[in-house]
Amino acid sequence: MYWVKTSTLILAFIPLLATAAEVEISNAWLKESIPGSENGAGYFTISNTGTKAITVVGANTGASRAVEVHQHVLRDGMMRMRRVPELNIEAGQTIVFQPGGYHLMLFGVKNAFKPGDQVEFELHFSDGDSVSFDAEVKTIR
Ligand SMILES: [Cu+2]
Repeated sequence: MYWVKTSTLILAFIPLLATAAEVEISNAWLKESIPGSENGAGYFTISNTGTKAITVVGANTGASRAVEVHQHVLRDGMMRMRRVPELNIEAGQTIVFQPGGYHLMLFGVKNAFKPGDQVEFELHFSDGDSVSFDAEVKTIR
């Protein structure tokens, strides 16, 4: 399922921006909340269908206080997360955000995510453009 059509509709009301029309986001989902945790994680597949490289510089959602692009890295034998301030996506490249790899890290989740909930995100690019998509909460059991 592709969300690019939704974003195109939203963007139709503001000046046409090149990047968003050349980005496809699919299979967007979130982990259901772990009781007692105010953090969350979101995943999706992003494809740059254009002819120029693009750079993701941030994200936001109304469902949490803050969102950061994170990556898991193995350091000293331990899996750690680190913030990725700029994620470059070459023309034609697809990057899969998934558990153990790239993810959207949510801090200060306002209402616990339950399976079936829909959460809207916005991804921001270095050229000032952004694209919106919905992610569905999935059970982690
Ligand atoms: Cu993280």
